[in-house]
Amino acid sequence: MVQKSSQPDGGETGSLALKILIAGGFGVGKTTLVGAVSEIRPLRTEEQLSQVGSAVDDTGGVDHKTTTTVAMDFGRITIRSGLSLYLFGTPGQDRFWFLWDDLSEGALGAIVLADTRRLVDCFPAVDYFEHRGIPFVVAVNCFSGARAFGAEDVSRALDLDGGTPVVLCDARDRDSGKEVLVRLVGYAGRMYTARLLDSVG
Ligand SMILES: Nc1nc2c(ncn2[C@@H]2O[C@H](COP(=O)(O)OP(=O)(O)OP(=O)(O)O)[C@@H](O)[C@H]2O)c(=O)[nH]1
Ligand SMILES: [Mg+2]
Repeated sequence: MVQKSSQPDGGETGSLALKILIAGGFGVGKTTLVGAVSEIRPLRTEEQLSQVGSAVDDTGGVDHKTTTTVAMDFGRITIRSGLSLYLFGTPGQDRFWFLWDDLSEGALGAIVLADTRRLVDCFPAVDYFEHRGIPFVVAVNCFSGARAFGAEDVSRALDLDGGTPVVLCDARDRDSGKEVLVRLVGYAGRMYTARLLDSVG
């Protein structure tokens, strides 16, 4: 989960790199978010949505989308001196679920992106992280034209555990994305500290 980067002489720079997943249903803006916040050119694995795939992929409600992530997105952001986040965007289509276990290995936490027009699409991601005890925040990507719901409404609709943060964001905006990431790191830090205290207390 945490890496300390080393210098060639074996000394440590003291910088940390944390692994974060960007998850959620199909077409909710995962690739967009990783691209918006990454300070390196993001790695993308986009393929055209094909006629053949239309038989198995649920593209309802995302009419203008022509490509989809078939493996992962990857990016990096430094959120403060000495603390970087490695961002792994998951594929949204059900047929790529088998990749999630590998992608989530060693992750500090996850952002579950949600679109209130298709809220049900993020249930599997919420379930996945809840069952594995991986801390996550739900980030509502405020698409224009979507009816505005408050964080409270979304939290209730998803039946989230009391403390799970819900934040509103714009996946296309760097500052907005960064704010969600900072919120996740703080939340995950508190969760792990509480678990540690529980285990020794
Ligand atoms: N209006 C608006 N469009 C957005 C926003 N976020 C993403 N989009 C658009 O929505 C589409 C979906 O974005 P992607 O980032 O590819 O979604 P994804 O979750 O990675 O999709 P999959 O990998 O196929 O599951 C793209 O055409 C984006 O330009 C947003 O906040 N507002
Ligand atoms: Mg994608």
